[in-house]
Amino acid sequence: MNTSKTLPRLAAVIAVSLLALTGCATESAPAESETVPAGDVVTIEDAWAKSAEEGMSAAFGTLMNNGDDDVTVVSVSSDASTMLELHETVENEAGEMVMREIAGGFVIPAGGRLALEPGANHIMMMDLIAPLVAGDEVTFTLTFDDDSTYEFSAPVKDYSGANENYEDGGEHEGMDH
Ligand SMILES: [Cu+2]
Repeated sequence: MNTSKTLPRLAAVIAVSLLALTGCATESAPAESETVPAGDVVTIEDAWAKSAEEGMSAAFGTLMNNGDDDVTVVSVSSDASTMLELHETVENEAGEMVMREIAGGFVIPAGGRLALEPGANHIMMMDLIAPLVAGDEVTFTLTFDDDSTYEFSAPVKDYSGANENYEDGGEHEGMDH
């Protein structure tokens, strides 16, 4: 096989290809001011939901923001619960840890993360449609303040702990969290 003729031709082909690639990249590069939908830059790591027979349960994980701007989760929906809320856990005047709906949603800092964990911020399933059994998968959809969305699924795990009271009291008071 005579390589002395094919190699220069190959080099020429590569050079042309690189030129084409460079031109393409320049044309499609986004303008600096272009806003990327929050749903395109957010991911979650180690998501999981707590098993429960009925009533309320919660989901956790680490939300990551890979974008250059802070993003805000304003609501969440799921096929597992008719109603969901974004909860924070705070100490009340009596010194008890209680959970309540967070004002303004979950803010994930630019290039940073927000941990959702028992005893802290979490996704609250207020009214389960069916029992959550360990090994099940639950799908959640986060909605951001720019109306973009991010869907993820979380495995159900057994967990005991973080049984804060629900601040509104009433029928939910002392309910397993
Ligand atoms: Cu809660």
